Amino acid sequence: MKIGIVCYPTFGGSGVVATELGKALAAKGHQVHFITYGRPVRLGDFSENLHYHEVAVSDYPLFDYQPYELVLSSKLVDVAKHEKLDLLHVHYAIPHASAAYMAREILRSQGIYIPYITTLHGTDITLLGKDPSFEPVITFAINQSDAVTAVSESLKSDTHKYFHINKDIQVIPNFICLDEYKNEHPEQKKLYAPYGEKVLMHVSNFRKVKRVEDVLRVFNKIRKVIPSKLVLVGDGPERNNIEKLCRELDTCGDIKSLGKIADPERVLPHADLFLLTSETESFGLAALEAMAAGVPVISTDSGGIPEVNTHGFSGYLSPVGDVDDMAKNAISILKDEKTLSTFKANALVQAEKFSISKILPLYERLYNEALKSVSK
Ligand code: GMT
Repeated sequence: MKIGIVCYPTFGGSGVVATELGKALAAKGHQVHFITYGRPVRLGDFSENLHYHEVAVSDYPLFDYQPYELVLSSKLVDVAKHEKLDLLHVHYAIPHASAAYMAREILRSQGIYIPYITTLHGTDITLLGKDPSFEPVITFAINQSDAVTAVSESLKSDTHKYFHINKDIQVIPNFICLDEYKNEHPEQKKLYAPYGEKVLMHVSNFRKVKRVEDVLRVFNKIRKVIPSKLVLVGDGPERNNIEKLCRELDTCGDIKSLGKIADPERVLPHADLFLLTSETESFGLAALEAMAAGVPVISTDSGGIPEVNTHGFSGYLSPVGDVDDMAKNAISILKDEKTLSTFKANALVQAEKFSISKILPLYERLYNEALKSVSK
């Protein structure tokens, strides 16, 4: 199959999922064309089946805002025609679903039909999409899609709650390539915990929705009971607030910030516990990545997180903002080596449920169904 993938090329979960999906499809022999404004950060080395088409928006002084969506639509038409694509798979509805709709209709007017599949990832529905400034376009572009997927049951139900959707939404959960999360350099843990302290880790884009301040508050409670260090991976708008809070709590000496990292699989295996304190999370890919590295997860119970992290097995769930409960749960896992190693083993078992080998065929089947309905 020749598949065009549209995504954000950045560190966000939707871009990571789209990139890993494209790489896995290419490894199975499909021709995969990424169409986006930058090279996806997780793309790694190119292979003969992977292609990248840059969407370049010219900086016309006439515009206060550059019309990215129109340029993307034109690029989709161009790539679809010249590479003879079979279908488009767009990740994150805004503005990719409406750009794909426009491209499909332009192509249709030229006698070519290329279906588009929209995968909903989270904030495109729960935060941005439902805003009246986006809602009518998003509803239309989802309903017009040839197929729609959501990354969790929770996101599917939120989509029906916020939009009038007359299309079936198939839940295809996010996935993980387990082999990439092997702990190849255990000695490197000393970089974070020189005296054998426990290592807590948080990975995110440091937006408000992640409640990174709660990560610090939970950590502050844990370190009073168990010698431990906190490693922060990622960066974003909340960083200054985090730095301020770490000074207020006098925890900076025990916190290491690594910034944005393209390959979190290198650092995650050094963690003993992963903290995910989000206000809302459609899935929580970062938690799944941690579990793939054998790291139990202390998380909130919002959105789709309970579909990923099983309470009392791969970690624990707490109400949003309940830092006391999260700290108590963390300490109960870290308190002795036997409990910790049981939870670590369970985390890996949990991650195996989301192995790419189980999820990839679901996407391939969906593509085949979309193509079959075109040929009818
Ligand atoms: O919130 C992020 O970290 C970025 C965002 C995105 O679209 O890039 O993540 C969303 O999609 C991920 C991949 O499907 C999910 O794992 C995240 O839970 C989801 N984020 C939210 O719902 C807040």
